Amino acid sequence: VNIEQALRGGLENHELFMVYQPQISADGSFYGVEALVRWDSSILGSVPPDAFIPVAEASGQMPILGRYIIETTFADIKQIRHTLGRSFSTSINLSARQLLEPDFASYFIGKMQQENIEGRWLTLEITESLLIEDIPSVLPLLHTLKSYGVQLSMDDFGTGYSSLSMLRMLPIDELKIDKSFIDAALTDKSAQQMAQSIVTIGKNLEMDVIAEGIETQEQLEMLTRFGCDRFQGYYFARPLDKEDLAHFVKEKL
Ligand code: G
Ligand code: G
Ligand code: MN
Ligand code: NA
Repeated sequence: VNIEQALRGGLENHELFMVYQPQISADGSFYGVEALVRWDSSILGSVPPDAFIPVAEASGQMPILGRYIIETTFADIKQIRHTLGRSFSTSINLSARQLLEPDFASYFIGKMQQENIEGRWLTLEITESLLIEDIPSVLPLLHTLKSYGVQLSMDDFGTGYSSLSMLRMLPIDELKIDKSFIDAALTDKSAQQMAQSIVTIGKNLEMDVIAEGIETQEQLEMLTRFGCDRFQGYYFARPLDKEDLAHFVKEKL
């Protein structure tokens, strides 16, 4: 059985679930989470998203998978919000394909309203795999989402060739410095300078900047010095299931 077939069954049998990686503000407080999908397949075992998301896109399953991710995340965050007694930011990764679905904005806003989640608590992470040619067709959709308070984040920033032109054209609120720069920042002068330059670009454009893949205190100190607004990485926490996330936040408060 290949991934494409197993995924059809896996979606029907609810084998996919979400984990939540904490994001920490520069003052050390809990800011929110990034939602990350996981799949424990009854046939293939654990399959990483890097392996099945491209297959979902190529096989036409992304609309269903994308809605499954959004609806599971909304149900989970309502539950966690109830446990914690407070709202918090949740970032959801979008594949470029999802933004090209003609009814995506009305679907997403409809779900927000149905589930009673305000847009200001939601961030959509988009990547540079969104082609420059597609931008004119997604701009109205992005502005509609923004009019409901939804935040937009440019994920993996600095890795694609089109970064700067996309930044200029899209209504982005947050830049996410790609992990590869953070990995190399302590040992490689140019990676360090790139990370610092990305923070400067973000600040100059009045965007928030988040560093992902923070694994050590040294990385945290360097990125703090550069002026990052938020951090995410194993140094703080791995992606957690919803029960462990609630425990993590309670400890922090
Ligand atoms: O969580 P992990 O490091 O295994 O993620 C690997 C890749 O899969 C990353 O590029 C991440 O952005 C992507 N990914 C994880 N969860 C989701 C999701 O819910 N939707 C989309 N589109 N991509 C995801
Ligand atoms: O492409 P995207 O940024 O959405 O992918 C996030 C991925 O990075 C997730 O799969 C998550 O598991 C992984 N990740 C998050 N923090 C760390 C970290 O500190 N170290 C490593 N190696 N991976 C991380
Ligand atoms: Mn991401
Ligand atoms: Na990323």
